[in-house]
Amino acid sequence: MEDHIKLNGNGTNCKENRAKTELEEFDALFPELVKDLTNIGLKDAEISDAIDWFKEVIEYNVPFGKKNRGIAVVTSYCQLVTNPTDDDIKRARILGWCIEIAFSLIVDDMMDSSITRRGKSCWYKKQNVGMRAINDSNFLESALYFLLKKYFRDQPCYKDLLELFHDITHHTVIGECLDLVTSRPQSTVDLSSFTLDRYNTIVRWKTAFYSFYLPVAMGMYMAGVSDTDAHSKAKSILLKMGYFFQVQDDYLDCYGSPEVIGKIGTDIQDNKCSWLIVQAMMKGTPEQRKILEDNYGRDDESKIKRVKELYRDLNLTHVYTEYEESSYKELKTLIEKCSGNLPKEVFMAFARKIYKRQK
Ligand code: DMA
Ligand code: MG
Ligand code: MG
Ligand code: MG
Repeated sequence: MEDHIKLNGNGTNCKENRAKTELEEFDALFPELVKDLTNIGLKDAEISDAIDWFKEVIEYNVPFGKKNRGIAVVTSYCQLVTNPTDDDIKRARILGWCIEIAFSLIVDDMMDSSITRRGKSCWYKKQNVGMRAINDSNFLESALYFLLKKYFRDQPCYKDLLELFHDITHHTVIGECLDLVTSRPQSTVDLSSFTLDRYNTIVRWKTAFYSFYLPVAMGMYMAGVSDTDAHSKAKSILLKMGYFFQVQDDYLDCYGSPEVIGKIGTDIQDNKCSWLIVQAMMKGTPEQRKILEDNYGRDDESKIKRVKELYRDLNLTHVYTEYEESSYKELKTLIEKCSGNLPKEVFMAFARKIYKRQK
């Protein structure tokens, strides 16, 4: 394994001050992938209406994210190999785009009754889309396997990548299911199921595997690092990072500005087992918990406001800021302890992108 796990020279191959350039290079590849996915319509005229539709689906839904996950594939890969060729780097970028396709988001927005994402109307909310968005999400999922096959089927890592995508999709689907059954409306509101244990499980499964372990694991497999010990060590660090990322997501759902985060929060009215409600249930008095039970999980502006007032009374912004500090320290300790033969920078580069983020 030693052979694979080397920084590229002095570790400069994908260093931070080239990040902007990497983003530009990454973005520049997108039109080529859209072409790959839509060429079939040129060859086969009878399906061209469907392909025209899917072109819109890809162009509306895929290229507007922060691209932290996609870029993380490239930076992780570059830190693990010596002198990658241009073709190798291009393949790493394509793999990054496979993650950016994030087909789960389309149905997540439907199930969460969300209104906006990435500063635009959610896809299902658009005129002429509605329930068709379910098939569009399926299309995007199939698109990632199409790209994977086209660019990786001759590579030794193809089987690992394929299995990884299948496994992580399975994890995400389980996590989304737990998220949804925990938030389902009951005839009487019962917030006692919103425990920290339940929260931890939901978040690990729905977010941390896909958004954090997946990109780095992809880079590792591409670099030929496939031993289970290296993967389980990387996983322990990345799941912690992914957990924190979802805590932030929950915090920003309530406190972020929609213009900055690109989406309007819905967790309170959706009755979500969010980090904020779990903290409020742990810190609140029996009277405060009763107020939450009377107001949480209702699509009613005055009730949402009452929940937010209670969050303020409990000083949850401060609780969050302290948590962010302590979590970052713990993460650094974990990186020191669990990086093994992997360069610490693989993890630190990712961590720096998310801590203190506003969007
Ligand atoms: C995100 O949970 C998880 C998945 C698998 C999409 P979320 O609903 O809080 O995400 P968002 O806030 O982006 O809708
Ligand atoms: Mg959502
Ligand atoms: Mg959701
Ligand atoms: Mg959210």
